[in-house]
Amino acid sequence: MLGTHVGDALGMPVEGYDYKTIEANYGELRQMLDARMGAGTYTDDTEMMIGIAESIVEYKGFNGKDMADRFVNLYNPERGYGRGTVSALSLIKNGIGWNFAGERVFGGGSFGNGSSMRIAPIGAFYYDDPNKLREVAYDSSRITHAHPLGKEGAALQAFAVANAINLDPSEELDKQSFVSDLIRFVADEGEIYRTKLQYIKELLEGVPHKAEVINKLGHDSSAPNSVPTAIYAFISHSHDFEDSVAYAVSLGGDTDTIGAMTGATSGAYHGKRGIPKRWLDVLENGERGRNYIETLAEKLWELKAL
Ligand code: F2R
Ligand code: MG
Ligand code: MG
Repeated sequence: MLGTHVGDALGMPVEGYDYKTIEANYGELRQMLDARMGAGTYTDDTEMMIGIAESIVEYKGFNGKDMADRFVNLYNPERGYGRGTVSALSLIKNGIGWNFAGERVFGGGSFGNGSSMRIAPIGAFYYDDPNKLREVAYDSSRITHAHPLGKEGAALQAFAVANAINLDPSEELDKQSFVSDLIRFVADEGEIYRTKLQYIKELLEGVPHKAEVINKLGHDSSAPNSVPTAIYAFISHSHDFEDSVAYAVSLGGDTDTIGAMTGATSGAYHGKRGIPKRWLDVLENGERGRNYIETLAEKLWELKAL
């Protein structure tokens, strides 16, 4: 969960930039720049993740109405939300049920990455039960992202986090096998994810140029064009949290979100000790800032151990 915050905050100032502009201005971005609400501040990615974690801790599992209400109550437009999510939250605020609002967005549901970017607590809480993880990932996605590709992106990202938790970072990661597990997990209707995961297997055989990675995997705010990209950023730089997140952001496009999803998986793999202190030190730390997120993560883990 801290990994989500770190990746989100590192990518936030350059969200929407192309990779050449980032390279020309910053080289590889490895420091938290001052933008929007300040250096180290998070965006919608982390704000919604907090809603998920709070709800699971409160109800010791999934409660759709409570989670949706928390999204509505936490919503701060200054954090920068996607338009589909804003519509769904507005419908919920106006009385539409938590499991109906998401279907009304984009006439059949959004496949944006908004339900994947916030999913880390579900990957962590259900890390030992892939069937339950998929069920809750789909249900949590439905609140705002009811399209099958939106739900599948959320489940895939949660499963990547779960698998990373299950691995020992002191042993070398079997990269191909990590991807094969993800390919087997993807549901029948998620063909695009299987295709992209297969591309990841091929990309891992060499040292591809960023342009090729972006061309094959994408870097925009749709789930199919960002969840696999974040998975690749983690696996190709699995030896080091900082390298994985810096690489994710260096690809440009939806940098806060690809950074957040890479940070979630890489953080699940390396743990807090893998996150550079200079990044943790600069994270916002107010009412629902860094310390609060860490406490929420501990509560989630304690609940799991009961
Ligand atoms: N919104 C932003 N960033 C811009 C904020 C800038 C800020 N104000 C500033 O000051 O700099 N980032 C956040 O939005 C992304 C997550 O989006 P989400 O929540 O998934 O939204 P949405 O609108 O549902 O989906 C995103 C786009 O995907 C396409 N799309 C989705 N479903 C579609 C469908 N069924 N048909 C056609 N297109 C579909 C659309 O283009 C959506 O706009 C994250 O980057 C987060 O950080
Ligand atoms: Mg964002
Ligand atoms: Mg984004």
